[in-house]
Amino acid sequence: MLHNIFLLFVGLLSLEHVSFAEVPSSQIVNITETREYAERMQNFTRTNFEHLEKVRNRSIRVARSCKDLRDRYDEREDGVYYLTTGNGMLYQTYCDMTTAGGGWTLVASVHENSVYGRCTVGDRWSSQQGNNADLPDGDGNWSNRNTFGTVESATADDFKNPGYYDITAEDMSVWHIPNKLPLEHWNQEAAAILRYHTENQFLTLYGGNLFQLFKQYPVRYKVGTCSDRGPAIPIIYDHGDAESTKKLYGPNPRREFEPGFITFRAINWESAAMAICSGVKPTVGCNTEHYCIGGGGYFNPEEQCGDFPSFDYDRLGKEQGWSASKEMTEAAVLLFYR
Ligand SMILES: *[C@@H]1O[C@H](CO)[C@@H](O)[C@H](O)[C@H]1NC(C)=O
Ligand SMILES: *[C@@H]1O[C@H](CO)[C@@H](O)[C@H](O)[C@H]1NC(C)=O
Ligand SMILES: *[C@@H]1O[C@H](CO)[C@@H](O)[C@H](O)[C@H]1NC(C)=O
Ligand SMILES: *[C@@H]1O[C@H](CO)[C@@H](O)[C@H](O)[C@H]1NC(C)=O
Ligand SMILES: [Ca+2]
Ligand SMILES: [Ca+2]
Ligand SMILES: [Ca+2]
Repeated sequence: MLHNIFLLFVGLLSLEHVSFAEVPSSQIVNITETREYAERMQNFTRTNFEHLEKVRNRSIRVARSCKDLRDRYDEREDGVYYLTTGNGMLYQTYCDMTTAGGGWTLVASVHENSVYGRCTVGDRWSSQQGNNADLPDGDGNWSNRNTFGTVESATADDFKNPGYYDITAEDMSVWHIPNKLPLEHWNQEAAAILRYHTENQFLTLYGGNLFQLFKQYPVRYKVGTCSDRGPAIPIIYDHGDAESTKKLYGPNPRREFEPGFITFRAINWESAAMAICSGVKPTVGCNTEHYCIGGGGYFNPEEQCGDFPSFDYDRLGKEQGWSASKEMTEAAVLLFYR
């Protein structure tokens, strides 16, 4: 953004130089106006120390979750905060302090860097080690304490912070927002593709977080059959609705799910496991590889292995057949707890 504005500025300056050279003196650059413009630009790019001090001051707060920050310190602003794990490890993540009362901690993002890469680099939520039946758990990152990524790059690559396993929560919120969208724009609802949250405190039944839930429902090749799905939880929409959710996936999968849910640990016809079916509950058929994300380490056929397994089955984003929409495929899935 800054870069673009800078380019525009440089562009404008050079345009004015052109006019300076080629037009009569009556249209010569107005020095007063140019100076003002330069000052505005300087103001725009100058470090805002007051703001920096405000966000840096947040580090004195002691909290294990964004909900703690809301409840103990009455923090109400969306943005980056500091959290501390039970063992005393300090980390930073994003807090959504506005949706449905706020207090939501960003714990992970699932990002597909290349839908053509089949369990290759960047497929941390399935496997980076190739499609391999001897690695049924793949990278195992749904149920380990490994962390990766940073909060500011959560829409540009995978992200997992200690909150994923350290926070004991009741509910989840999920945001699908376009890849590469900068953090300062995440909370603009118009930028979202889909947003929803649960409110029946389902996590209390599964150990309080996804780390525990996926221990009960391992994301593992051949762990069971299609009917051994994990829980499907009803959702409240914060952006979008049942109809718009359907359209994010291909016309064929639409006949096999019901919108209005988030489902955990789906298994397809070929015994591949997937972690999350976002916004939907599989009802008939077992072709979940076209609309559920994350996975174990093996899919058959191999073309389906990856963080967004077979979202591109009928060519990327053509909204035909089994393929998910382009906007869905090119959006990161942000997972929050409260
Ligand atoms: C230059 O722009 C300023 C502000 O718009 C205006 O007040 C001034 O009269 C202009 N000067 C000339 C020489 O056009
Ligand atoms: C730039 O910032 C200064 C200090 O905040 C302010 O006085 C001035 O009006 C600003 N200039 C412009 C062109 O916005
Ligand atoms: C940051 O904290 C210091 C020390 O408590 C305080 O004096 C200062 O006003 C705070 N700054 C902002 C911008 O809140
Ligand atoms: C999980 O993700 C990390 C980070 O990308 C990766 O290096 C690792 O292989 C994955 N698997 C395990 C078991 O940690
Ligand atoms: Ca991939
Ligand atoms: Ca990824
Ligand atoms: Ca299939």
